[in-house]
Amino acid sequence: MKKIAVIPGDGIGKEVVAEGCKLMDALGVSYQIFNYDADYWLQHKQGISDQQLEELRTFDAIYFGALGDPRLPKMEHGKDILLKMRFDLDLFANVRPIQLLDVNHSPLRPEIANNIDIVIVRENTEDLYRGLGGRFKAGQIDEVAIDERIHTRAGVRRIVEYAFEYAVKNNRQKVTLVDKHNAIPNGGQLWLSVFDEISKGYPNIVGEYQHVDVACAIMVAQPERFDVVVTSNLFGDILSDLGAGLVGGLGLLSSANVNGNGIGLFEPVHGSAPDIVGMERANPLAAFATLAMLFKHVGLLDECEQLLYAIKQSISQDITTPDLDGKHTTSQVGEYIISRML
Ligand code: GGG
Repeated sequence: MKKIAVIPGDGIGKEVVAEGCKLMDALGVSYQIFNYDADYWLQHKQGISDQQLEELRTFDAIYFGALGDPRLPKMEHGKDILLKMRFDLDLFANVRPIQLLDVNHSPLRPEIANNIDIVIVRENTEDLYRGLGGRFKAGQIDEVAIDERIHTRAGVRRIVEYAFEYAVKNNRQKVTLVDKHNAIPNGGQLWLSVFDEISKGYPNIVGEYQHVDVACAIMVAQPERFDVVVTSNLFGDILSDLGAGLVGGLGLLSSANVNGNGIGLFEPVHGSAPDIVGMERANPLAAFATLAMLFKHVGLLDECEQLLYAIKQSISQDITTPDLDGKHTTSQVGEYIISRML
């Protein structure tokens, strides 16, 4: 039996993960809940300790909701909980599928929207998110703030290799590197040289490059030009939210933080949405799609397929929350999904 940890987090993270947990209960899938969230951080002034991380390491998968709380406006706990897991468990690949489920929920014309089927492979442990830099003379007129963009050859190599291997295993035809080497040449040349070298080892996969600004325009106007996209941490974060906007919003997008080597952390792409907490408006479909990714990771392949099918049905039957113009509550959507699975 695979071991699953659940960390609901803050805000609507708790609400949507609760629906996923009801499904696991109904399927007889066992799990253990850990309440590492804003309340925990405010009480202990720390997030996940090294010892607690060792405990999490014994699990096969972590089902995570979202972090973000108005009492911690600088996301002080983000570094100690979510980033700590991503960094210290070395979950270097953040895989974010962007697939159109229903053309009616895209702002694009149907003939364009119908072609959206992109997987973003975002580097997850380096770049601007590493927290290197500093703020000097804070608040003074001559304040200086520096955030360093760090890339290592080993870090770039493993994520590019991951993207090509992902393409092979998932029958994808093309891997596009998205970066900005004309304006940010140091890291840009590193990414480009590693990408060129690795793509030579995959003669059956097309390897392409796009600057990130151009990539945004292409994603909106000609999304069929993208298949697998490999990119750095910040660009991957931005591109996946753009992709979410094209397929119906953040309430639909799932993600996996993995390293191809054991434990994975699975979370909806969306945040904690404090403005709708407690209103039963949160869309649980991203959390269900996330659970489907987790099921695949732990070998529950039938459950994964059934769940993805149930999500499509919920959308086609308009059993949806207000973000998709639906009239149903979070738990009503959850009940529908569970009813389709039993
Ligand atoms: N599930 C992704 C997540 O929680 N990311 C953290 C984040 O971006 N939080 C901002 C927010 O909740 O508004």
